Amino acid sequence: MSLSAETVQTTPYEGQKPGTSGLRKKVKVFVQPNYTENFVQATLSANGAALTGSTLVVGGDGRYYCKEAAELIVRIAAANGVSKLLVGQNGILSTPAVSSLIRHNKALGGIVLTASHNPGGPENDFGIKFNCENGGPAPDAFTNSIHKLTTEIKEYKLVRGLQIDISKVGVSTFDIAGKPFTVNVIDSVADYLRLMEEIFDMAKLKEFVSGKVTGKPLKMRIDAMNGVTGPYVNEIFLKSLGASESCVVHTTPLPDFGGLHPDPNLTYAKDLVDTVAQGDYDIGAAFDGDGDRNMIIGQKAFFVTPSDSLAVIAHYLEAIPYFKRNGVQGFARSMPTASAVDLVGKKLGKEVFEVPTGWKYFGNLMDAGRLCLCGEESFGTGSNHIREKDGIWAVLAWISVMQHTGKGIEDILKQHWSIYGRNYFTRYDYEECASDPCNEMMDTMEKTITAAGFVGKSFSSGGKTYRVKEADNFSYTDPVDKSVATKQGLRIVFEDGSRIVVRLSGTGSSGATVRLYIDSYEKENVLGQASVMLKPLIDIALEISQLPKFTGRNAPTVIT
Ligand code: VG1
Ligand code: CO
Repeated sequence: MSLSAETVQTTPYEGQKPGTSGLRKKVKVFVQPNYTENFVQATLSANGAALTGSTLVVGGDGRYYCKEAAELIVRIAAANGVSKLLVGQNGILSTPAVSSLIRHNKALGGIVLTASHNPGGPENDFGIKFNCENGGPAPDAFTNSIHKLTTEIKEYKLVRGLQIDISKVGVSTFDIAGKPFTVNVIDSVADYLRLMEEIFDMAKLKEFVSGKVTGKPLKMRIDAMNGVTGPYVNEIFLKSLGASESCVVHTTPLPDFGGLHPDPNLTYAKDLVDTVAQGDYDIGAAFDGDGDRNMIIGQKAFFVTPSDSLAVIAHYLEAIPYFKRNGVQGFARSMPTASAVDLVGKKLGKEVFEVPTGWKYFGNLMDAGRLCLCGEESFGTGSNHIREKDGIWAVLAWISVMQHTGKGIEDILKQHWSIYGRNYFTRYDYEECASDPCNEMMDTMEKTITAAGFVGKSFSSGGKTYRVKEADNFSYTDPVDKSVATKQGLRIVFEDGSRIVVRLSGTGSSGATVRLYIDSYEKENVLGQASVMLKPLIDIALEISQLPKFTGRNAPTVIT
């Protein structure tokens, strides 16, 4: 049967501007008539002529509205001349899995249906992001073009009669006005599993997990937080590594994440932290909704900051077969991330890059062969095996390091600090503040820190004194394509290397979230308590930013 495309008249919606990682809004916003249709059409159109005859990947984290959106995308893509779609079964694909599928299938790109670490369900958030043919999040120029198209949109195309059951794996081919259109519903995990088997020595890790060599099975607690990683965790940790059922929890992807807030940090992964704190586990890990973030904790819930996690993995890359095979290029971190990895890069004689917040800024460096490992303080760690951060990869990397060193997580960290010194780090989030006063705060602070005389000024608190060496609103010129990203966060760098960074989140769906990052380096005094060590600098940051005055908040909502 031949189906035909129809053109549907529409009018623009305001505010369809992708943020740090895609468009994120409340479900209630996405379900308005033509809202999702407009954005999907603009996203497809932004690809220009390359769209005709292309292959695209479609999948998401299983949150509320994912399945409906996936089916809608099938109908819109069919009408726009796409020739093949790879769709995850039931619409389920983790963000790293989408990145891998795009690369393996030489697809034009992929549409990821997720609001990542934001809560899900009918009252909460949905999101759509586009990844380009290198498998990475669309760069600024591309998302700007999507946004522009959403402001001008007059119509979208749709094959209304196209019915597809995405609950069953299999290939269906349709005739759309004389041209073939194929929908391939794929197993959500298979391609990703194959990739992990190429990167890690799974047989060796399995022996380590079973305790065959050490005489002691590795006790893991892996918490999928009812996000997309559940099926991946079951396949990789239970089947491939042979861990026992009791090692994994919350492995069913649920539309509302079972009421959990799928953000792997000390506040929202409380269940994991409390359980591991009792002392029965060697490693605890959690992921976010779409599986690109990870949190690693050791015995008794010893917390590994993401900045340290990146540095430790960089130090032990020889524990991972992939890097032995492919070599070690440079390292990178986002600007607010503590600079622990810089010290490893320096020791190894590797380039280290500092990019703005958001994984999209790493892609060009990877494509140019200059970057193999990177991370963000926001629980993102990854390598050039794909173009996204990768939660499960990070846990397998940590298990590889444990196997390689024969040490527990706390000992690995303490040894690392004894070699390199320690970057104490904390991030304060003030979520859902009123937008106007936050913008005013940022403007005022920018004026303060860029005014003549600010550099060289000293600030004292709690017996410590810091002298300003440099202060600016961070801007970045991509070393590869020379594109420039400005206003990426206010930054005060002190003479001893300590830093205060303040920026507004680009992933929230309502109001403004202020992020305050504090990074302080100590060469010798490495065993202190982070909250105590950082108190003086936090007080100085609150004073300079006047954050309590502008936001009306006396305490952050989340501390990591
Ligand atoms: C946050 C993090 C950033 C991360 C982004 C997407 O952005 O700070 O490091 O890349 O989320 O992560 P923002 O603008 O809210 O600070 V994910 O896992 O939500 O796609
Ligand atoms: Co995420």
